[in-house]
Amino acid sequence: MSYQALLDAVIKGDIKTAKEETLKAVDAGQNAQDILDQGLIEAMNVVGDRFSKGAIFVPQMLRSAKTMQECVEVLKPHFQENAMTTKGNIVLGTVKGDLHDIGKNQVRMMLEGAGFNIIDLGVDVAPEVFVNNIKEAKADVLGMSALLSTTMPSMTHKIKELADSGLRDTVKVIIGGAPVTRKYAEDIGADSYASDAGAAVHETKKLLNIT
Ligand code: B1M
Repeated sequence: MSYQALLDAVIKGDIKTAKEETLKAVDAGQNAQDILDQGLIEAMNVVGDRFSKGAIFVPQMLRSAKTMQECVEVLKPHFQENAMTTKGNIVLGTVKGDLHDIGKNQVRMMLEGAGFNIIDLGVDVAPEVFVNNIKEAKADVLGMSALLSTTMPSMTHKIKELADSGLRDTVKVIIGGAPVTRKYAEDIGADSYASDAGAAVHETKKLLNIT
């Protein structure tokens, strides 16, 4: 079955049509995981790429992410319990002392759209809270956001805290936020950096060797 109409609706952010197309696919006997992977996630991959290239802007990206989330709600009852496969667990948060979360929330939505399970710790997250959640969730990736040049250095402390807790080899670290650069990420020993939410998906997949 072609999911083109569903893809188009998610890309356009047309919630009504996207939900109808999702239901149509379910009624046609399509597997919920296939609808998720080949319809919804595929559409969000297109959206992420367009956003990264500057072909679409924040409102369109958020609208598509919301459309995807609404369709996931339609699909949920059609998954066997806990059968929705995740591409990986990601602990995400804005670092201590920093209350900016608009960009971090975009990153969360795009990663969710790409099929990752996100443990979003919110803003002003202390190093030990990150570490405890990484342990509890057996996280594959830690994502940190910082918008202030004064809070950026706290990312270094978190990476050190991970090393002290023996977790550095078990979790990949990706960082972002307006003042953060790839050079800074390299300097503090993070595994990756992303300049926007679309790039965050791309970089996270690279970290986990997901094609
Ligand atoms: Co603040 N603020 N702010 N602010 N604020 C900035 C960041 C600032 C640049 C404004 C300025 O002076 N021109 C400046 C920082 C200067 C600096 O340190 N370099 C600043 C300041 C100084 C402050 C206060 C100190 C102001 C004061 O009280 N004197 C204060 C600090 C509060 C605190 O955090 N402790 C403060 C407060 C606030 C508000 C609460 C009013 C509000 C935040 C509301 C909220 O987030 N819920 C706010 C806002 C809105 C901004 C601006 C205007 C917009 C930020 C934003 O949301 N951008 C900002 C100025 C600006 O950027 N033009 C500013 C849109 C968002 C989509 O982009 O967050 O960069 P961004 O996210 C991008 C990428 O960076 C990337 O993806 C997103 C795009 O897809 N990305 C990641 C982000 N996180 C990522 C993580 C990743 C990967 C990519 O991997 C995990």
